[in-house]
Amino acid sequence: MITNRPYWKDAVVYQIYPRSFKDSNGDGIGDILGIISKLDYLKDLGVDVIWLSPVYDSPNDDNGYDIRDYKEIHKDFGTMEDMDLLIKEANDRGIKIIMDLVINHTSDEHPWFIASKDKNSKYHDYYYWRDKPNNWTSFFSGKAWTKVDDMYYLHLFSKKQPDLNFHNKDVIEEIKDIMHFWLKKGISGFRCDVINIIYKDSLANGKKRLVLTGLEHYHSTKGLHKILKELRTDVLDKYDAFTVGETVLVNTKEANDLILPENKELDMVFGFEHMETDQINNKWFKTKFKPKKFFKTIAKWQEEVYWNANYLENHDQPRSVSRFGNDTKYHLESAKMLCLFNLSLRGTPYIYEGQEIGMTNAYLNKIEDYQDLESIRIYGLAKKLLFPKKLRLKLLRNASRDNARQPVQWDSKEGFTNGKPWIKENPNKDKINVLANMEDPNSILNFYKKLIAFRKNSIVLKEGSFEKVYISKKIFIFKRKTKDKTYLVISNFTSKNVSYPFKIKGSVVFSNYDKQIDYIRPYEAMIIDLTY
Ligand code: TEU
Ligand code: CA
Repeated sequence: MITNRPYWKDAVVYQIYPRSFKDSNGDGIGDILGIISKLDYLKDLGVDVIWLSPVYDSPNDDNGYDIRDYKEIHKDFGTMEDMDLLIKEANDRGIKIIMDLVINHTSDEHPWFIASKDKNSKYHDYYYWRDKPNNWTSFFSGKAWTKVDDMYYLHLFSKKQPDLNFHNKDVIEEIKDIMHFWLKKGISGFRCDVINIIYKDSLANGKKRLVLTGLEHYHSTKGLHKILKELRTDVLDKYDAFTVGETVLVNTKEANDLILPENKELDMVFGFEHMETDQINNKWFKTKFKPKKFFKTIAKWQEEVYWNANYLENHDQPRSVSRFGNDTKYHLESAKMLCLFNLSLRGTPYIYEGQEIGMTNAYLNKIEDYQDLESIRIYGLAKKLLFPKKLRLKLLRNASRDNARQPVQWDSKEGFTNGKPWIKENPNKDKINVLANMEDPNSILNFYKKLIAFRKNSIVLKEGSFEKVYISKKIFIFKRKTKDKTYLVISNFTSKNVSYPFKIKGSVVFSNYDKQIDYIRPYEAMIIDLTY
């Protein structure tokens, strides 16, 4: 059957944060040869695409999201030959690679930025240099401008991440050149970092906000769409490539504007709304997880967005089993429930390194153990605001991005490295690790493997429609349907027993408990075939 259905709709994508994935040379830092050594593991898991977080040359202010040379590999990660080998070895195994395209900003050590400090240089207009700052604030807290001599430059993230000026045609041509460089090497597309804020349609003062003053001048602006169409026509459409945009703060309409096929911009986007249902105003003020609010948000995106990129964690988010599941008494059941939930949704499923074995938050108790600049800055700000130390550490324990940056737990001994890891390892690696999971047929890893294989053979899960059936404070029931088959998916996001809200006639085709009984158990999840 000839279908023009793009492969990325059916693919399972696995995100690798290279620094923490696998170290091959004992320096305590993950690297490209380490990734190559784990390609068979990923193939066996059923991974179709690897999203590789940045491996480019960088001063590592933001762990590689501050790029100094887009066409060089960071020496910590290896060489360009290693990268070429990774692309070849992955493609030989039928695994595609998409890379992180970080173009909203460069590093302040990028040659363009260094040259731009000279007002007469052609690079001066590659960035936003002004005589005086506006009132915008940074995603990492604090002001979004820094002074150099008698000028200020804009940086929506750290001061070592100056924003590129996309009003400048030369900047757009530079970006096209970088994209061609990597696509010609055989990668299959890009995860586009904060792609919906790259075009600032004005530098006017913003409405005063507690967080992100100035947002209205750069968030999903009209000028953005013109640039994305140009990158698509002039670059991406010349290759077999796809894109997934990281789009902060978009709503479902803005998401569709970016991904509807007729708009010829991006192929899918990561929304954040479901990741903001357990916080007040910003990520640092976490509330108790309320499944019902989370379910309603997921259902809205499933019903309203053309195609979803379904994820529950990544390198910026806490571990999902600690956040949405239960990483103590029901660790096994809830990690499997989250797997079944995410892989049963309509859209492309994304798995973050270690999620397949239920890696948990790190619960670091000393500020010295935190490496993430965003966390360190928030800690400093909280200290200035006289927050007690216990509360400052609580903020970080709940929301720090370092929760997701613990080295992958391959086994209980020297799995990640035989050197000193760049960041403290999670002490539970003796219990939660790949080796132990491989040896246990009932493990989270084997559940992921089986469900990924099941999903690959299921037209219903890959292509079926989504229909919300029932939402309560505890359980979420939805249908996935094609013309010949209907699945009912039930997920209990609590440690409580829950009675079935209605009679169900069907056969269970997948579940995280051995056999079903007449009520729904803690973190129980199942796929029921209603076709009869
Ligand atoms: O993240 C965008 C971003 O806003 C995140 O910082 C996120 O909002 C916040 O951390 C909530 O957890 C992208 C990258 O994923 C992130 O790692 C980079 O630090 C950031 O852009 C700048 O490139
Ligand atoms: Ca290394």
